[in-house]
Amino acid sequence: MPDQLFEAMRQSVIDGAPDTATELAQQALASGVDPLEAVNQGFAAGITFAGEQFGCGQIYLPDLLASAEAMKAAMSILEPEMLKQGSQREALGKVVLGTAKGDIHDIGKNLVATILAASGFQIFDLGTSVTPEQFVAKAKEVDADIVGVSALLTTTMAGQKAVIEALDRNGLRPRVKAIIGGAAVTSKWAAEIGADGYSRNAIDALELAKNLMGKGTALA
Ligand code: B12
Repeated sequence: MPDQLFEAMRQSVIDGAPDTATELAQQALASGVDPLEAVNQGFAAGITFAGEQFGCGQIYLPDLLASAEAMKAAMSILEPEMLKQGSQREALGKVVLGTAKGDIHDIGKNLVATILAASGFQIFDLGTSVTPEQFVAKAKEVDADIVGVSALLTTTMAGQKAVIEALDRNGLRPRVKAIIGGAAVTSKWAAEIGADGYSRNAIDALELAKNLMGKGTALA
């Protein structure tokens, strides 16, 4: 049964059908499916497929936009459920998150925010197209432990480097850790710009953030 449900979720995003995506998300919660699994195995699989289709010219930007809308509709049902779990957990640390300047992609960044918040991190989400100065100002204001910068475009990855340089210039590192992610980001790029960590998905982002706070499950 969950397999069929996950397949329907994936298809609802590919079809760009927000109403169906909403109904399937509600159905998942009503039947006790873990919301994180619904995202990972269902809806996110759909947006990844749509992205591949877009990348090879099989679908056009309006189709991709419709898929993104369906994904967002599902997330608006699932997110509150995931966040409920976070309010009952021990405080793990403060994380300032945002997408690099010039970049409006936020689905992955929002997923990272939700999963970290659901696990007990306090999240300060600056949204999309965030300048290095805005990251620095927020990190100072809230006394952040971690700053996370998402970038989905090869052209906006330079913004991740600019944020790290701004954190250094303002004397915030090494106390404040800088982590990066996004489809185009690689471990090589993370090493090149001196990031304290990088992850390919939200689950690994959680493990990474916990490790940086000295609260991970990985053996030292
Ligand atoms: C959905 C989407 C859109 C939506 C965005 C909606 C939104 N609100 O986010 C819309 C339709 C608006 C869009 C617009 C554009 N897009 Co677009 N888009 C995508 C797509 C299909 C999926 C991205 C996504 O949401 N993935 C699902 C999430 C769950 O995955 P994720 O983002 O990778 O995030 C995970 C990890 O990377 C990681 N992570 C992410 N951030 C962070 C941060 C930290 C700190 C950490 C630790 C981890 C982490 O964890 C996340 C969760 O698991 C990708 C293709 C792809 N395969 O990535 C193209 C893609 C990124 N887009 C692309 C392009 C070209 C564009 C446009 C320029 C198109 C245009 N001609 O206008 C514009 C960009 C405008 C701008 N200035 O930003 C290209 C980029 C090419 C490149 N290498 O530069 C891609 C790769 C498509 C392609 N194959 O060509 N896009």
